[in-house]
Amino acid sequence: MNPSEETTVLPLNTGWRFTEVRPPDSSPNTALPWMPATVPGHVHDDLARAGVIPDPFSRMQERGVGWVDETDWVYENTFTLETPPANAYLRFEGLDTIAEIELNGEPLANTDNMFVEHEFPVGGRLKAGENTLKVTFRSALRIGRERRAAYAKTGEDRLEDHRAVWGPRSFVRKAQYMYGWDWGPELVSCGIWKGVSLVSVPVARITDWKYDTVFNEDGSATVAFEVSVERAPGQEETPLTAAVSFPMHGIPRVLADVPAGLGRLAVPVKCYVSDAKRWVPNGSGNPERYRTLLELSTSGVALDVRHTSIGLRTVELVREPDADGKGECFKFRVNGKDVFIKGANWIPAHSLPSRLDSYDGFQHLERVLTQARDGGINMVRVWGGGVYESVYFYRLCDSFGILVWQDFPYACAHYPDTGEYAEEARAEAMKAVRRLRNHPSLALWCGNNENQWLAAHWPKSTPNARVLGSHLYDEVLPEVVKQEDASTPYCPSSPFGGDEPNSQDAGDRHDWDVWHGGGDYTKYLEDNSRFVSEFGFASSCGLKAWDSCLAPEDKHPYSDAVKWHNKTGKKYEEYIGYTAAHFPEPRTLEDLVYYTQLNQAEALKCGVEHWRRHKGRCWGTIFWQLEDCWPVQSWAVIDSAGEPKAAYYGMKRFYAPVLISLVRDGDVVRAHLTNDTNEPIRGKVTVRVESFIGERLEKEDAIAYIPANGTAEVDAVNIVCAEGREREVYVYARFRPEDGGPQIENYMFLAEPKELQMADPGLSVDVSVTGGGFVVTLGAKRFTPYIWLRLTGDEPGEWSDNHFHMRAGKETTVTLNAPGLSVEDVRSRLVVRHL
Ligand code: BMA
Repeated sequence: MNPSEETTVLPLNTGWRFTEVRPPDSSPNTALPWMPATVPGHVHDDLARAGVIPDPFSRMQERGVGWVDETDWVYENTFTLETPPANAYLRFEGLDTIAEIELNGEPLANTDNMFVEHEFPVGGRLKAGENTLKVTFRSALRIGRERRAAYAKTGEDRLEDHRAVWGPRSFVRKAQYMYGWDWGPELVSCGIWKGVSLVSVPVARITDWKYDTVFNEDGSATVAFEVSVERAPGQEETPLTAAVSFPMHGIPRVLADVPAGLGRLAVPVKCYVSDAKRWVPNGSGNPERYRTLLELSTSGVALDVRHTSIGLRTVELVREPDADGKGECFKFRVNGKDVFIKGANWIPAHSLPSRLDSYDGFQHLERVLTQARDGGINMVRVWGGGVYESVYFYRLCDSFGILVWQDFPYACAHYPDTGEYAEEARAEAMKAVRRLRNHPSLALWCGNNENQWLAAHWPKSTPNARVLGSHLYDEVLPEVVKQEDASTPYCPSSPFGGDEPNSQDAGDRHDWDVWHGGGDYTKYLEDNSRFVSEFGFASSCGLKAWDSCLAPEDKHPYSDAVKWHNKTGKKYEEYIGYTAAHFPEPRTLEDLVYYTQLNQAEALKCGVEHWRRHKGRCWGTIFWQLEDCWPVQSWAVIDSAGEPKAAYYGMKRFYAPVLISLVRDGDVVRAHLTNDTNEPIRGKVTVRVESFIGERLEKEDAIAYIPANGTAEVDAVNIVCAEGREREVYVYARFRPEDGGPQIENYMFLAEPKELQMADPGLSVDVSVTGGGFVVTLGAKRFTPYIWLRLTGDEPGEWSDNHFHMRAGKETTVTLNAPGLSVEDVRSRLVVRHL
């Protein structure tokens, strides 16, 4: 191989420095020097490292760093080239956001969109020796305000200024959550948030590719690839060959000639896979993938190579009218099978998204998505206030079988949608769709988050008949999806369906009657949605996350700093009141963590079990939200320190493939079995009323049979026996499958947890060592509710289960993974709490 003909990528991420752009009349006494910068990075991190600002997450420091967002910042780097390449491109994988780029003192380009990669031809502009690259970021807040003012003058779409729904953020293509959200800080920030490199293309390169799968009757599949090739100027006639192979699968390599010419050259390459193994969602088997190699060569010399993998599957969004014509279903069908979606909403996993473009960032993503998979999640919704995530995110979803519902990044606002705004939206969507379309996990493109719903219910700020943004959601975005990724479904918004965007009868729904609407979580039982793509209940982050942002004097449930890290939009007293309706009022920070998290766990359990009982009418729940972007009290089930909250362990139970759930109906408690597996289940169901000290008041047994992918009521118990004793009893349900599989249990109290009259549980605790970690063995003499296991100190440890109940006379074991700790450490640091 002749190396000079190969496409090469020279990373330019090191050696950057930065400083502010000083307004002309500012004092020289406070001018900042040039300081070292990190790429990928954001200015807040660079300033904190340099000691100019404190950690903005700490205490209430967020408030003090607002000036950073009103300032322009300049980044600079020099790099040395021995021989400048003739055909080369400067590639910025991500610039956040409004940037002016100069190369060797001459303007190169301006950028205005954080979500996409930018590439600029620089052949002829590079020098042998030192080259200087400069990027100046203009304040996105200020420019957004200026654009809004200019837009308002155009008349037609005049809206009153409103920070939340028609503010500067609507005018800059930048992650909307960075402007502050009801779970995130306001750090608008700027920076070179992804990698920078110099790409040299002497002959030709692969720019992108796609594939379509057709399954044949004999179990094989025909996979039609289209590889896009771009030739360097002067290479129009050079003979080029594109090839596709599956190196791990012994499938013959297929070659195709690349047509002559310039521009984007599409090369069809058709492959045949005998005995095609399907990619399936988590919970339905193994998400099979085929390692795939794309090669571009000339006369046997490789010019460009892509290592990737594909998955063979079909995915549909089924929206059919009901037989009575009154409603319309909303369900995902994967490989021809209707899948009940057990999902979570995904927000960017850090307030400064460049943090995720680092080794630590990838590790964090992997940890959280592994937790999601292990918790039974089969879909994440990448919510429209965030970003199109990194390739690593989607690869993890591919390999874990986690379907991805991808919102286009527009959220909770009106958006200008004509002229340049529409052109930018189209160009952005084109790049985004091309980047993500090949991931087997990708199941849906969605126009935005809540914008149609907002327009329908915010008449004050929408005097116009037209939904500002609708041109994007109804025309621009679906056109791009149709052209670039026709096999992936599209829907215009979430929620969307019927005459009312947030209808219970058609389409998906965001149930915020609970929490935002002021309702307690038991209101979920009245919700008859077809698909619930948002609902949730907020709680405190864990103690480790609190340690990362509080001073010792802040560690109280009512301190200003603790309240600051609650953006939920509820009055603090109201938020605490939601918990206090069911659990005791928190008096310490530990109480706040314990009670609010238990309350959240009960809330999600209540909703999900209800909707899973109604499987067939309802086809999915995507709770709000999986994780956090900073230490905060929020709807997340995993906090910013990566610690699972009580609701995470609850999720492992309420998202299990087979669920037994209880619902009260007057004097009767009914048990339902929901089966999401591909096989029928049969076994024995027991429902009992028991007292905390272990007396059996009532018992009903039944034999249950539930077909594959079905649900039904299977048993019921009368609770009149508990009259007057509601505070000292509970209802217990168990399913023992006939095939000897693990038994499944559930519990219901007949009084609020705070009212329960507990006897001393007589709990015994023993810690021992196993191969990979520790085993904690618990024995309960009497019923013990809500057992919380934790370790004091920095290392939280990973628990196989937590926040569970134990029945009288039972023993249970929990495994703990806590690398670096001895059994003595674990014994001395273990704290066991129960209600
Ligand atoms: C919905 C989401 C988010 C928000 C969440 C919690 O409105 O789309 O905008 O963070 O609820 O309020």
